[in-house]
Amino acid sequence: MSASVLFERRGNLALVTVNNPPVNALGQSVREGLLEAFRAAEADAQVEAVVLLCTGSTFMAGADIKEFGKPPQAPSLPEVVNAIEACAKPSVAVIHGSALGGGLEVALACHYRIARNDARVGLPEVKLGLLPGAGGTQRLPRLAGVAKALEMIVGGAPISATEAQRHGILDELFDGDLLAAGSAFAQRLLAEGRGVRRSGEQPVADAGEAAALLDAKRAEIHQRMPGLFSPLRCVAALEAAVQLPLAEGLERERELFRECLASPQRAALVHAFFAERQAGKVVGLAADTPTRAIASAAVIGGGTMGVGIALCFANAGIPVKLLEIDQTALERALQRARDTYAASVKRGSLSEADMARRLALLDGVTDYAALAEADVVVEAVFENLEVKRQVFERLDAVCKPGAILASNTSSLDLDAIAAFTARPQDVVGLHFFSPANVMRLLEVVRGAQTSDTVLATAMALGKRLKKVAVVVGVCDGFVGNRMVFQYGRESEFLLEEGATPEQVDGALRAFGMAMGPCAMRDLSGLDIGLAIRNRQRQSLPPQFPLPRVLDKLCEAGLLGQKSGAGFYRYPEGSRTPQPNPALAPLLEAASRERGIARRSLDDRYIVERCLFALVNEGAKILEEGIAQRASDIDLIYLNGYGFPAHRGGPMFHADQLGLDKVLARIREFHAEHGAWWQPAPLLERLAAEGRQFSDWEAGQ
Ligand code: 3H9
Repeated sequence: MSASVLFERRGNLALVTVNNPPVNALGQSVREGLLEAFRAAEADAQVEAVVLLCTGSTFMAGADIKEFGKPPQAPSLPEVVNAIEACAKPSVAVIHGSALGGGLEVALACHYRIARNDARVGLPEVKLGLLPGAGGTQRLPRLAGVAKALEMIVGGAPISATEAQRHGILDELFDGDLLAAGSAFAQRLLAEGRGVRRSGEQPVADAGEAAALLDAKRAEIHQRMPGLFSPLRCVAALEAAVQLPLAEGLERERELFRECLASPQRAALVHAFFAERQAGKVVGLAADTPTRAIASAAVIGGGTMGVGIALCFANAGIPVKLLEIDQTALERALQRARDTYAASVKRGSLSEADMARRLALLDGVTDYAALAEADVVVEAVFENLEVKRQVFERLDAVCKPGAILASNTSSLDLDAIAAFTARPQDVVGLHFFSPANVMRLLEVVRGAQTSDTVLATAMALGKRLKKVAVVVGVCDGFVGNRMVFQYGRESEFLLEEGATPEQVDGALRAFGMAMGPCAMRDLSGLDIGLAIRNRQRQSLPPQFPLPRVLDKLCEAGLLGQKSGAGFYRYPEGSRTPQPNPALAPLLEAASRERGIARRSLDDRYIVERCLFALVNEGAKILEEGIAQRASDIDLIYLNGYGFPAHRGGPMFHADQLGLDKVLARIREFHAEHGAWWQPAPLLERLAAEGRQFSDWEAGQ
């Protein structure tokens, strides 16, 4: 029998235990082991029922994602699942932790399912660009109805054991020992004469309403997830469950699953899944590096960013002091915090009780002495080195030894900030993205002297705050903003060359970006960065010109949403962009000033100019070691900049296109537009060697 699946007969029960750390994924050896174990149970005359359970922290978390894209190895999961359901002796799945994807499909094939109270079950395949391919789309609607199955399979979010029981997915919940609960349940089944009960043989309960439900879901997908490959196929598979007998429905599911498996979106989403796990592995940091306990926090500065950061701590159950310079500013900051929570309560995403609990963790202060005992302090004050100096000198004076002193700076030199203290080893960057309580990305900036312990603690803290924490090195703008500067600049050049904001935004949205760069500029304010642009204009050599279009708009008082108009108009406080008729003469003037004859540009050209600017800068960032690996850059773009997950991130996208092709276009842009487009040496090297960004690790 396979080493990953243990079979034991105890009295009249067969105990089948899956043991494949860390998450009992259904790799080849587990599939084979399950098949053999159920055969053995069937063949053993003394076995009257089968109890299936898992070791470790969780039930099976699904198919082994690492096997996707490789040649299939028998037995397939559908084969295993069908054999489990066909078994002539009743079986019970005993679920703890998470039963996800193929894991839940195995459980659905068992004749009964019980779960520990704190378990979760779900079919998250859609998040990997797939659909449940081992009977999930056929068996779940038979147990829970089409409405619930659509929600779980197209949405992909797991549900609690209690909810699953309410919808007929689970039979019973228990607390305590898995084996004891499973054995007792099986004995009860036998005593009560309840035998085999196959999910696949049950009718779909709400089949009569299915057509309307399926149509409504298709309409919702067209509206909310245009361009995604797998959600519509999930619906098609559920339609098959309603219209076809089980065997044919399973066949149809298989076909649709294979289509998804072969799609580039699946590859991109799986890349994103592993990128997130990989980011936690920090180069040069041992996995067992000790971390410091974080029981309390403080945030300096009660602006939008500071308040958002303070809410992150409160949301994670960590008491946090919020420091402002005086009582008036403090009251304004605390009101902002209360308003943010109140809006969540109004939306229904937070209960009154949770709001009260979180607000109780937030303590407004105006005196630095109140920060003396904080385990971590995050500074979120004005982006000016002199202001930072004053803050860090005071922190150095009042904070206890061992406190982590973090800066939320988005552009200043972290090493210079660390040098304002006598403990640079305790200084780290925690670069949150606005709104900090919503955005998942956290750039963890490793300064030249940041200690391993402080870095490991910052990464662990990121996880606790439910952030995607990515380590970056010190440079202007770190990874995300340094790259987005290139992207923004190209989008503005395109406006000066002949494109309209509608065209630039439309082309990038059609590619999948959550928002176009012009609408994004309007949201953040066109005057943001004005001073930086003026500084850059003076310091950059003449071969690196900057676009003028933003300045033209600012001069005309078009500052974006806050002034009612920018690239677009926002009449009467509306947030929906509408065409701005005042824009055309300003764009024409900007083109004239740069001596450019406006021309028509196609969407593909627009997308390539903006995206390849990201890729070229990303390659420089990689070679400089500012990012540890290409997938970290992708993660930053997926979680902080609205890059579409089904494209995998800018570096993965470039790998998919082929670096030789990307380089060829960059060379053309270089010839056409000059120095900004100088190809990155790493890109040239990898393209010449036929390699990809994903092959490249720092130091190679
Ligand atoms: C599927 O089932 C298709 C079928 O319908 C049809 C087939 C025909 N495979 O997340 P963590 C690794 S599609 C391989 O940090 P947590 C992960 O990479 C699948 N490896 O832990 C990491 O490795 P490392 C549908 C996997 O406690 C380690 O396990 N299922 C898999 O924060 C720990 O992971 C899903 O989409 C896997 N399936 O969260 C569920 N899962 O240590 C995906 C994890 O080397 N998994 N690993 O970096 C999860 O959502 C979370 O891992 C889970 C645990 C909630 C289970």
